[in-house]
Amino acid sequence: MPAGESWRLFFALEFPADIRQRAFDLGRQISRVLPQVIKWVELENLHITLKFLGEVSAERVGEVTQVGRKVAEVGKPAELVLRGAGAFPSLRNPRVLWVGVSGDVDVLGQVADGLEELSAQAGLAAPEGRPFKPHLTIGRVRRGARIPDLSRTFAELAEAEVGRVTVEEFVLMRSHLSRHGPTYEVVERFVLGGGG
Ligand code: 2AM
Repeated sequence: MPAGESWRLFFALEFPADIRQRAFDLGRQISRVLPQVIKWVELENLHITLKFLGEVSAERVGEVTQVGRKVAEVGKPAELVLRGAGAFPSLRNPRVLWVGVSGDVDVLGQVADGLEELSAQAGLAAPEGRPFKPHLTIGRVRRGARIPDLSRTFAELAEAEVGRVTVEEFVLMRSHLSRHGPTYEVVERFVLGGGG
């Protein structure tokens, strides 16, 4: 490994192809009213971020996987419902478009908080300093683009059900950035409740 190499890392949930397809299709419904201003997440890249670490020295990746293992051991599987479209920071000023998450969000929050806490303790990533809000990002408004108020379109999609899934594992993902967008590579999988 070259000296000084760093990896762009985050912990995430992956989803089966049918769920990703339905989340993607929800984006397509929105793109009818918003043609050019949104960069849609590629179908294979759709995920929920639990904890974004950013650039980590390649020599410390073992410490990151240790964090994942410890959190997975005490974590529990979560039943999630993916439904409805929303935006951060708001529908009137949308930058990040997402599908909402309900169900066992508390269980998921414990996993996210654990990752946050142990990553901070190990000096791997600073805490976000804001509460974990699970969301499945489906698109991002291009920088500098002005887009219309999405309140009406999104109100129509508020109840659109994308799917239900029992999450039994999370992954450590490495992001490779390029001109064509990111590609993600699973570094390690962590089974929730792996400690028995
Ligand atoms: P988002 O979906 O809410 O945009 C990979 O970049 C993942 O890490 C994305 O899903 C993104 O979340 C998340 N992430 C969180 N903080 C980030 C940051 N500061 N820079 C880039 N991605 C971040």
